[in-house]
Amino acid sequence: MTDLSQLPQAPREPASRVADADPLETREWLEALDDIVQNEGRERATFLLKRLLDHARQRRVPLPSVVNTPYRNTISLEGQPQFPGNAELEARLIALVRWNALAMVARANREHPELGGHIATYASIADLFEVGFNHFFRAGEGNGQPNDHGGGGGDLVYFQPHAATGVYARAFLEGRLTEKQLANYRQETAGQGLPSYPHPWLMPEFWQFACASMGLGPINAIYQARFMRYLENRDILQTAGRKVWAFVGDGEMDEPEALAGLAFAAREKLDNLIFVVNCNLQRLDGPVRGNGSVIQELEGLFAGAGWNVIKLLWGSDWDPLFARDHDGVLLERLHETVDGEFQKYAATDGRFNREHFFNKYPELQALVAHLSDEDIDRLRRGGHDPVKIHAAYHAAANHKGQPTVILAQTKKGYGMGHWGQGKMTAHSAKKLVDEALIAFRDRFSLPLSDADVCALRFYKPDDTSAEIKYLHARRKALGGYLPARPVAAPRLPVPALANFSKTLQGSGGREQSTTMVFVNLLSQLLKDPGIGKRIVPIVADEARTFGMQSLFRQVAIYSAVGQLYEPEDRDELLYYKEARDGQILEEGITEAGAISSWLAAATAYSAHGTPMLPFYIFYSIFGFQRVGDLIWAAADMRSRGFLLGATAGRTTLSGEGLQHQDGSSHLIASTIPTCRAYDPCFGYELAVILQDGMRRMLDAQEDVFYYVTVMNENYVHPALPGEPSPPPLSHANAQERGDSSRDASPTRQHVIEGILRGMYRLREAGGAPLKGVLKRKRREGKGGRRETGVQLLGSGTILREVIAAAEMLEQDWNIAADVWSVTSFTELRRDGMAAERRTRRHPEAAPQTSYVEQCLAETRGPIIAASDYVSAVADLIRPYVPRRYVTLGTDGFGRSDTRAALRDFFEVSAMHVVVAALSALADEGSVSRSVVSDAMKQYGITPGGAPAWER
Ligand SMILES: Cc1ncc(C[n+]2csc(CCOP(=O)(O)OP(=O)(O)O)c2C)c(N)n1
Repeated sequence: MTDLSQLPQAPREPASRVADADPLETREWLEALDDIVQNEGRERATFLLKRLLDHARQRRVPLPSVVNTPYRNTISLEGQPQFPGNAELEARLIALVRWNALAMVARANREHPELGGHIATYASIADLFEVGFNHFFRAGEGNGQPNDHGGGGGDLVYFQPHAATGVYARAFLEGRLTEKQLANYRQETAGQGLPSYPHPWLMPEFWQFACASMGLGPINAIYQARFMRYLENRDILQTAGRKVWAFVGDGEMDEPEALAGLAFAAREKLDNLIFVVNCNLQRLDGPVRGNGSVIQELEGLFAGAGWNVIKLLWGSDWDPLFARDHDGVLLERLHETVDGEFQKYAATDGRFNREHFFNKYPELQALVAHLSDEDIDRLRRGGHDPVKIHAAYHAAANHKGQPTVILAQTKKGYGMGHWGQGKMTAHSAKKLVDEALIAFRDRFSLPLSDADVCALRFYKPDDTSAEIKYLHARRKALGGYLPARPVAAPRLPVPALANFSKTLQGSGGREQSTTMVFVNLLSQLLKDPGIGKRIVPIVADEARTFGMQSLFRQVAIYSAVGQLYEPEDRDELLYYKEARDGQILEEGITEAGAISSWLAAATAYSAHGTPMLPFYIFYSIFGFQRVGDLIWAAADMRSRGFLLGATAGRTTLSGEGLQHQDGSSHLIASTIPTCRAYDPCFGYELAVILQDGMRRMLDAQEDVFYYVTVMNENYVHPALPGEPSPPPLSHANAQERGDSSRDASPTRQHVIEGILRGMYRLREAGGAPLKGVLKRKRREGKGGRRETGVQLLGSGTILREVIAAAEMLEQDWNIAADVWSVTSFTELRRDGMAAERRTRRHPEAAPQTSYVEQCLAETRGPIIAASDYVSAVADLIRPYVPRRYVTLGTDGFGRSDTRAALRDFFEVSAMHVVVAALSALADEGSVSRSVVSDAMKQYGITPGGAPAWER
C-alpha cells in the first residue's frame, strides 16, 4: 500500500503552519482586521487591504498570489440560504435517476459489449444536474414551452456530454422518454434509440447542443451568452433573466477551446453565464492533476481572467469539522494533499481515510475522534450535497457583473463502491457484476428486489407517487421540461432574385473580385426591410482585408458599452464606429470565437425561436482547417447561415504563401452532410446561390448551411445569360419590390438551375468569346480538325483559365471546346450518389442518370476539369463522368509568387488545361502525339521536374 506521507506536497496555499516568527504580532494584526470588519464593515476592510497592498508593492515587499483562496467552500455556512426543496423526496428521485442511468449503460453492454458508454461520469455529476433540474433550470418559449417568468425564453443548458445518460434517465421519469428508448441506448439505427451524446441532429426535439467533442461546449456557451446580450441590445429579443449553464469536465478544461473565451466572457460582463466544472479530479486515463490541484489551478485561471469563482468542495458534514479547526490543521492537511491522493481516498473506505488522512497530525486525529469509520466514509464532497450545491447555484444566479464558475469537487463513479468509485479505470466501466449492482441498490436505498437489480430493470414509480408528483411540480414551477428543442421557427420574407439585378447584369466592364460582389450584396441585404435586421455579419479581424470597412459606419460594430473613445479616424466618412446596437460582430483574432458566434446566430431560430442570418467571412484556410470541428458541431446542431471562405483557393492569394493558401477547404466541406458548398466564379452565380440559400434556410426552413468561397482576384463579370439589360427607369420601382416576372427567360432559368445543381454550360464550342473575361492575346490558329472536341470544366477563378484554354484550343489547335462552369463539385457528387442508389434499389425501374451524366452525355470528347483546390475535389464526380476524365488541381504545398506563376507551378493555368486536353485527345487517337509535344514547346512546358505535390 502507498505510504501517502511520502507523496510530494501539493501546490496549494502556503500552509498555516509555516513558521511564524512572532505569533503575538500576527494575532494583533488579525484582531485589528477583525475589529474593522465588525465595526466598520467589509468594504472598509477591503479598502484598507488594497491600500496596504499598494503600499507594500511600493516598498517592494514580495506579495503572495491573490488569485487563490483556501481549499474550502467559498460560501460560508452563515451565507448559505435555506434549502427550499424536499430533501428526502429529492434524494429518492436522484437515486432513481442514478439507477436508470446505470442500468441503461449496463444493459446495453450486457447484450452488446461493443456499444460502450459511461457510468462513472454521470455518477459524479448527478447531484449537480438534479439540483439544477429541481430548482434552477428554467424552461420557456425559447425551449418550446410557454414561460411565465418574465424574462422570456428559458435557460440554455450545455450538459456534460458523457453524462447524457442521466438526462435520459430523468426524462424517462418525467414521461418524456419511453422504456423502449432507454433499452435502445446507443442502438439508434432501427429507430426509437438514444444517441450516445447530446445530438440535435439525431434527437431534434430534445437536445439543443452537441458538445461531445471536448472543449466545444464551454466556448459555445460563452459565445451563446454574449449572443443573447447582442439580441437584447439590438432590440431583437428580451433575454434578461435567462441563464446559460455549462457543465464541463475538469479534464475537459485542458482543451484550448475550453479556456479560449474566459477573458472575453469576463470583459463582456456575462453574468448570464454559469460554468459548473465537475471536478471529480479524474479524466479518462487517470487523475487530471495527480501531483497538484486542478481546483486551485482552475481557480487561479478563472479568477485571473476576471470571473466570479465559487468553490464548492465540501458537504455539510464537513461544516462542524471546519468550525472546530481553530488552528487550521484541517485546512493545512487539505492543502498538502495532492489530487492523486484525493483520488485514492475516494477509492478507499473510512478506515483507510482515517488512518492516512486524519491520523497524520494528532490535532486532526482528535478532530474526528467522535466519528466512526462509517461516518468518515459518508463525509461528502461538495458536489454531492444538494444543500451546498443549491447555495452555490443561488449565489451564481444572483451574481452581478461577472460570469461565475462553480468548481464542484466530486468523486468519479460516486456510489459505485470499490467496483468503480475513484478507480483509475472508472471512466470506462460499463458493466457491473451482480454483487456491485446490489451494493449500489443498497447504497442508494433503491426499492428494487435482487431479481430486478440483477435483471437491470428500469424503475419508474407510479405517476401518483410522491416522487413523481414532486418532480412534475418542480418542473412546472420552472416553466416546463428541459432539454427541449423547438423544431419550427417563424419564416422570414426572402428578397426575390430580381432584387439583385444589379449584380445579375454583370460588372459592366469593371473589374471586381467576388469578395467585392459579396460585400455589395451584403450591404444591400442589410438594408432589406424584411431580413436586414436579422443579418449578423461576423469577422475575425479581417474586415478591411475584405473591403468591408464601409459597413463599420453603415451598421456599426457591436459593443455592449458603446464607444467610450473618439476613434482616431472620426473625421473620415467610414470611421470605426462601435455601438451598443451595432450589428457587426468583430471578434478579433479568434476564429474559434467567431465561428462560435456564428453558431449561436445560426441556431437562434431554435435556441431562441428567433431566426437570424449570420454571414461569417474569413480567410478560407482558417475555416475548415482551423476550426473544422466547430463547423462539424454546427452541422450537428442544425445550423442555418452562410460561411464565406474569402481569399479562397491555392493561387488567388498569391503573395501570402503556404499557410494562407487554401487548397482543401472544399474537400473537407464535402464531408459535412448539411453543408452546401459552392465555388462560384462570377457575381451572378454568387447572387443566385445566396438568394436560393436564404430561401431554403429562412423560408423553407431547411437545416442546411452554406460554404461559399469568394476570391480577391479582380476581373470582369459577365451578365447572367438571358438576363435582360437594365430596365428603363420607370421599371425601377417594380424591380425594388422584387417583381419576379422578369425571371421568365428559359436560358436564364436553365442557367440558374445549373448554378444551384452544380454545373451549367457557359459557352458552346465555337461560341463567341466571353468578352473581357480574360485578357489574353489571340494566337494564330494552327489548323486542325474542328470536328474534334473536348469538354472543359472549371470552378472558381480557375474557370477563367478554362475559358482561355477553350479559346486557345479553338484558335491554336482547331479543337472545339465546350466550357462548363462548375459551381459545386459537392452538390454534383451528392446528386450522382443519389441517382446511383436509386438505380441500385429499384432494379425493375428505368435507371436514373446523374445530373453530371445528363449534362455531358450528348457532348463529345474527353472531359478535363480544373479548380484551385486539390484534384480530389474535381475527382468527387469521377464515377458519374461518362467518358475519359482528367482532373487538374493544386495539390502540394502553397508558396508565394504571382498568380500566373503559381498557376503554372500547380499546372492549372490555361496552357496546362490545353495540354491536358490535347493529351487526352491523343490517348484516344483523335490527335497525334506530336501535337501535344508541339503545344508543350509552344507554351514552354518542359517534360521534366517533380510535380507540385513533391516540391
Ligand atoms: C476532443 C475530444 N477528445 C477526446 C475525447 C474522448 N474523451 C471522452 S471523455 C474523456 C475524459 C473526460 O474527462 P473529464 O473532462 O475530466 O470528465 P469526467 O468524465 O471525468 O467527468 C475523453 C478523453 C472527446 N470526447 N473529445
